Amino acid sequence: MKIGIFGGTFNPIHKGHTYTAQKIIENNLADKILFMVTATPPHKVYVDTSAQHRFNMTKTALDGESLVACDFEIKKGGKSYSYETLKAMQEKYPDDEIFFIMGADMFMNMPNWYEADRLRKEFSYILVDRSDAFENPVFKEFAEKQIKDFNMKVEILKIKTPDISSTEIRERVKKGLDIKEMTDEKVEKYIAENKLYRQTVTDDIIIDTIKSKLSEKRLKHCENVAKVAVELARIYGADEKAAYLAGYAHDAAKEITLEEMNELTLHLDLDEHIRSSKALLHALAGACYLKKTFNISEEVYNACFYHTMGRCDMTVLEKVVFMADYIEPGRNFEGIEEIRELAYKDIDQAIVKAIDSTLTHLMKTNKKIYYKTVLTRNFYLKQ
Ligand code: DGI
Ligand code: FE
Ligand code: FE
Repeated sequence: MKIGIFGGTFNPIHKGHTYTAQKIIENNLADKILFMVTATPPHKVYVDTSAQHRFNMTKTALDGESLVACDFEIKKGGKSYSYETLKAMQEKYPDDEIFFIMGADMFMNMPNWYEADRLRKEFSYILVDRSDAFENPVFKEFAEKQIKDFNMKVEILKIKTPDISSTEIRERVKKGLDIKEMTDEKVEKYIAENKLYRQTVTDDIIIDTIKSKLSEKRLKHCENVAKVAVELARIYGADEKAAYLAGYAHDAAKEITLEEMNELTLHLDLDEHIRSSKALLHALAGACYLKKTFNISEEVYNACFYHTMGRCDMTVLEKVVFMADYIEPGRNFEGIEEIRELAYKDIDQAIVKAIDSTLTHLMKTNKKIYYKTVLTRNFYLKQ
């Protein structure tokens, strides 16, 4: 028997998924398809639907004979690598041929996967081409070379799938709209009964999570920054709620390792200076962590992202958080009183003074100065 493995978060499963699977069966590319529901990754605790709910919905949408929901990765927990899952399925079904089902975009990424060589040599593939990928010469050349180099067995299924996404389903449910056309009736019922996709992440939840991650000392600093940020927001006209959240959250990544900071910011194009400096990178990593875990707003993201080196033409919220970080009552260094007073009168000039003081400190302690900090200073310097 040919068994196809169809991996996904299925949050929730929809007609695009089931249509693809049915076409695979109809075309005799597989006799049975296992919908491998991924476990919930350790981050995203608050925004993700539990793995059990995702599995239950997947199960209820499938016939259980040719299309079957599989909770192997959920039971295993943690991060699952495709290679390990496929290996386990091969052991479970030793007399059957295991096919990994993937989209064309994933096929391009395979060289970066865990155990990429073995993965490509040891298993068979069903490549679902939804967007005429093979008409793109770059893709075609890459795919043909990969198939040849690794002697891969690849079946290609060219189909047009219904244009449905799980994200859209979740958004519709949140707005109270029906999702009849998009997924199985039983899934819609399950979502309603279990009140899925209706909860939003509140600022309180974000702050509580941050509280559990920071040391007492750092937390006190963040509390102070939040309070001062609200005062400044009131004076200069920024959203006070956003100022409080950004103030609390700005140093969310302050106490993780440099490796972890780099991991969180992998998708950003950063130079070696930033990548090797915890003092600089923690701000960017914190913003990325908050975005990934809680999907915070763009404004709060930027206020956290730029809190250490600032940038030219900052938003009011960015300035407020930048200065609150600098003048909060726990800060105690030479010249702080003057800068504190200035922050309430002329925030732009306070930014210049704050940066001057940081640069002086960096020079005295023989540390490198990052050019973007200088650009921020120059921008706000009155000539
Ligand atoms: O995270 P906090 O300690 O609350 O404050 P912060 O985010 O403003 O970080 C301050 C640290 O960042 C301090 O050690 C000085 C450092 N820093 C600021 N600008 C630069 C810088 N470090 C380097 N190497 N270059 C800079 O331009
Ligand atoms: Fe910081
Ligand atoms: Fe700080």
